[in-house]
Amino acid sequence: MRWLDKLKAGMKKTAVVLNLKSVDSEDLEEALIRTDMGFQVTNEILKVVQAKHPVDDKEMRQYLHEELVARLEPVAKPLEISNYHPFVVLMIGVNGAGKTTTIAKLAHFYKTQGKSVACVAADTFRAGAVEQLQVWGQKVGMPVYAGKENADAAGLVYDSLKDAQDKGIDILFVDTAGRLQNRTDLMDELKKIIRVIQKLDASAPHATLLVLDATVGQNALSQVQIFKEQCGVSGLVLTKLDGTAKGGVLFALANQFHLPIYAIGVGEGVEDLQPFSATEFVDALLNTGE
Ligand SMILES: Nc1nc2c(ncn2[C@@H]2O[C@H](COP(=O)(O)OP(=O)(O)OP(=O)(O)O)[C@@H](O)[C@H]2O)c(=O)[nH]1
Ligand SMILES: [Mg+2]
Repeated sequence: MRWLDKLKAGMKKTAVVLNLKSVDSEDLEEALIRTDMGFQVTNEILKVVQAKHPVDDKEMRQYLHEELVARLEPVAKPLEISNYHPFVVLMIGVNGAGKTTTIAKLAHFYKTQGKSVACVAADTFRAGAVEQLQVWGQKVGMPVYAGKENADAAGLVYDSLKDAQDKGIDILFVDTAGRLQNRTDLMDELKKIIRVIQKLDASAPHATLLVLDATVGQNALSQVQIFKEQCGVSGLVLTKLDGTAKGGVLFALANQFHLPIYAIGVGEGVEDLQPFSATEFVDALLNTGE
């Protein structure tokens, strides 16, 4: 299946919600709220669409499309890999958000661009986490730095980064354990990881990617807020946009945080990640476009 078809198929649940048949603003309001955009964003969008006085359904969809794209365009930025060796990408997020899978997808993507990649299995908490990453590593051809079970994650990151520096690797991904945003002890561990990275390279991590499961809807907002405060976030990856009716949360995120959305995930395979495009996303959402 082509990427856009996959996104469309995945976004059907949200698109069904937005399957508008009339210019009735109450219908539109309800439909937008059900995608989990939140009240504030919904009302702002409604105001803009209404101010243009659409005469029929077609016009309303057109104005809606324009407004939705305008809201996402400023955050649709690809992850720029600049010339550090390695460029360190720290992956963070709550449990099960899709960090490890996203690393495999990103590694696959950058390998096809001729970059050398490696990854640190700094999730030393969850049984099976290291092995999961090793399986991905074999699949995409990415060396994986791993320590002993329950080893100190920060220590492993330090040793791995040093080795990656010596080898001149282009991109080093650091896969961290999932942690809920209210666990201050685990947040402290994350800060420690960042500190040891900075001992070796004061400019690193060069990207801190917060991975968000789009199916959680509005809860994503508090995840961004706290991870941002605690360890800084340079951009977002939204996963599981296949099979959620809550795709509207991207608009709430864009509105509140203005953080780049680097990529979105629409499946479990290595090809199921694409740079985020505002137009494609809105096309999928409204089931329009080619
Ligand atoms: N459908 C779908 N599933 C996804 C996507 N991304 C990840 N998953 C699945 O979500 C589950 C959790 O993914 P992981 O990559 O292990 O998540 P994680 O954040 O590393 O999890 P922890 O390490 O336990 O915190 C796996 O079953 C993945 O296959 C996506 O874009 N779409
Ligand atoms: Mg993981």
